[in-house]
Amino acid sequence: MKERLEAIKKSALEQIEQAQKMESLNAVKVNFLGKKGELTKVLKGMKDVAKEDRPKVGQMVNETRQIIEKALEEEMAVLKRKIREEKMKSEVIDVTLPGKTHEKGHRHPNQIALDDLERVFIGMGYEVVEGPEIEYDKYNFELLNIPENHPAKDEQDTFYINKDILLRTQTSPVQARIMEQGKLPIRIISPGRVFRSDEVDATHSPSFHQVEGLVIDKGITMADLKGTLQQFAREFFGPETEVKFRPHHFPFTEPSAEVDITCFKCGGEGCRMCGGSGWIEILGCGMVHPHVLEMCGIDPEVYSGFAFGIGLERVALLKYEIDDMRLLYENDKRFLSQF
Ligand code: 2NL
Repeated sequence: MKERLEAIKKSALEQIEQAQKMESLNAVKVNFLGKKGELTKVLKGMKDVAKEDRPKVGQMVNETRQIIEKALEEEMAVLKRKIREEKMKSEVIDVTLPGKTHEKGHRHPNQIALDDLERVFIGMGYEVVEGPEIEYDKYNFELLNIPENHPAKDEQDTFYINKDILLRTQTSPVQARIMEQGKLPIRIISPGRVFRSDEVDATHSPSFHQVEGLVIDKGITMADLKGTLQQFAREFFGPETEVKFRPHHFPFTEPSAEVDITCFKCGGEGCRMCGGSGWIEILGCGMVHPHVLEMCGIDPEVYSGFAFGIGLERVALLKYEIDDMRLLYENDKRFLSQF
């Protein structure tokens, strides 16, 4: 029996010494000290030991157990320390390494143009107002004097949700809502996304952005409109810029005009940018139609006003000399970060 216990002890201590991992030590613990382990087997074999020798054998088993337990504990402590040291070594922080930088985003050319544009009009005392992209026919067309059978209302041109609800084709409905609220005078610009059923090409997209402006007060005349847009053109495109008003037609304004500016590239000489004419068309405008004022609850005998609509992409493309609108929507950072 003594030899058997010696053999068990030797084997256990050897295995403990050789163990490189916590799992191996745990296995030794189970195999020698566990319920079905070697020492338990010895105790179970007690019945074959002479009665007078049993206390002696019992004591020897206990001693062996204690020796193995102690060796296990010590080795586990050593191993734990080793694991910890390795972890510390692998987690050393080199404080001299350069920090991780976060890549900064970049304002989209549309946003840069819009910020510039808003700055000019806010400087003239305008407020910026936004509204819903999904609108009622009433605000998008009816109140703006666009009658039932007008071509702009064609299903080929406008995205309809149903007969009465659609994706706005301009931001004028925002302004119609402001007029309807009845707080006067009004001096606002309304930027935002608009929708038309257009095929994508270098100058068209089914979704683009517009900035409309509206001024309503007593005694507003065409002279106010011209002065305002002249000032805008100079601040936005450069102090030498001249404007030209060409008669035009919009259902919601009377009289109406399209506005050209002198080409900021050639100064009016004629170049590729302006197609040789020296002029570039930038917006549409006019005096708010008295019938529009009336429908929105404003007395056209007392109040008058002007309105204008600017295509944001159009001025962004012009200002940054981009020749294809599709570049604005591809979100290629190499392109966007040039502006
Ligand atoms: C264009 C033309 C324009 C307006 C928009 C407007 C709004 C109200 C009343 C009257 Cl609430 N008019 N907006 C007026 C004239 C022209 O836009 O070519 N835009 C790109």
